[in-house]
Amino acid sequence: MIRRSIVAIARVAVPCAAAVLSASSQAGTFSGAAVDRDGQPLANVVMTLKPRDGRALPQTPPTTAVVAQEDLAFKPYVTVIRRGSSVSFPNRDRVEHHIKSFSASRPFEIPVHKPGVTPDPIRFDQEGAVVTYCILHDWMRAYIYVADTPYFGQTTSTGVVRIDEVPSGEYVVEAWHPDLGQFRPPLNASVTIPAVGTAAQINFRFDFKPRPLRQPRLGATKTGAAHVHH
Ligand SMILES: [Cu+2]
Repeated sequence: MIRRSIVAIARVAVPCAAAVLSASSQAGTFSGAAVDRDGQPLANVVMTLKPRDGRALPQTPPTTAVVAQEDLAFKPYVTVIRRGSSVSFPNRDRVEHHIKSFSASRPFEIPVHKPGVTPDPIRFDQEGAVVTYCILHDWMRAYIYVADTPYFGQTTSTGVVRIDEVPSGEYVVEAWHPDLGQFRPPLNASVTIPAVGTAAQINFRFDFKPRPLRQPRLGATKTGAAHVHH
């Protein structure tokens, strides 16, 4: 009997605690979805939220994201970080790579580095998309999206993204995908984040089909796509 009553209390207490926490911090959840031209869920869409009134955003400690070179590809394909954060590019292949960005907002180069090596991280201080190539394997590319806000996320294969702990208020949400290319701006919409719970889902429809990711060439894969095993 005693055990049963404890379970019953726990079941009630957990949702209550969560609700009180959200209410006291006046923060809700953003929910976004993206589809392509044909209405199919679109992955790799970065969504960012900025307050409509332009108020100052809270500081967050810089982070270091990881974009590995693995199986002759950059993984992941798209990464979103806050401005001032860094990305580390470990080489987990059995071959050398040579990384270069020609993007105006953050040109950089990591010269040829050997299997198993993790070069010094690259810091990104300017908002916008940076495309990263490998000079030795021309199909390899990764996108770093540098957001000037702590409120961001990216869609998974379901085309959906949630961003938790967003202070309540009016926001502009921007939705960016690599296939917008260099010159087309992100899509945008307005959203109201509630003090508690999840905002009404914001839906974006892009006017293209995503380009298939370029695959490693067969000859190259035979020369050593396998991971370095430690
Ligand atoms: Cu390479």
